[in-house]
Amino acid sequence: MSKFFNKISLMAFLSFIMLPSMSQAATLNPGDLVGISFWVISIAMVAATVFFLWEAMRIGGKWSTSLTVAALVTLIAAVHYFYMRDIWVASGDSPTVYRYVDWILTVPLQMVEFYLILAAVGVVAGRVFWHLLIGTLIMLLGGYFGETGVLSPVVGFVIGMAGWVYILYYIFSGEAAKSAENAPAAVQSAFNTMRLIVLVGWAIYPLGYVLGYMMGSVDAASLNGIYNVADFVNKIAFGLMIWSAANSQS
Ligand SMILES: *C/C=C(C)/C=C/C=C(C)/C=C/C1=C(C)CCCC1(C)C
Repeated sequence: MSKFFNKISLMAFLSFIMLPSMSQAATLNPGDLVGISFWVISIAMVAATVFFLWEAMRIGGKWSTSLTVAALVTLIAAVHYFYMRDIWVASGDSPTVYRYVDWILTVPLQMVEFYLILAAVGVVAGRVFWHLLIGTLIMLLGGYFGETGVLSPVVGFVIGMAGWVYILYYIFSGEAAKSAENAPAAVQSAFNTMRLIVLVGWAIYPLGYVLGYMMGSVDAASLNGIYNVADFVNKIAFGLMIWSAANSQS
């Protein structure tokens, strides 16, 4: 019975967050590929949210927290994508502030995931999360100040890269990596794929930044198209890695 009510309230809640998408003012132009990518990804984020929440309830146990956090990431992104899509379609401007508000919420949640999957099997210290959080903040603040003109794009880029390199160091050879060595096989394999996403999937973002801001004039279409593809991979595929570890462990 309570599962039934869970599902009803989940559906009601998701309909509620979809409301902004129903008050669309601007009309999508069929030739606007970046606009279409905003559209597709906003809906994919909603679908992923339903899936992760549903699976969190089905699988349960110690994995339900990690799956719920994966759902929060796609939920927060879905809401931001509704607004970003509107700004893009109506004005062709980069929705930079919304994008970074989304990232400042979702990237730390993804860092929590590294911590949670290790904590679920009892092999990690709390400071692992704080190190990853600080790396994230440096990365995102550098990028934001570079994109909004507070710093020159190059200086913002260098600061952002330093934060990312620190995260990579920490998960590939720092304390997070050492903690993972003591985890069971399924957790280790999830951890390994997740850090590969942080290396390869995340590399798409600095690429978008360079093409958007450092090739002469600002190219909003490349920037947003590339960031959109990156968000799709890094939020949905990242969650699916946790889901597959959860499935094979339970
Ligand atoms: C869900 C959103 C995610 C996973 C966002 C990740 C964002 C990045 C990895 C951004 C990285 C950047 C650099 C490494 C250099 C400076 C510019 C940034 C902020 C785009």
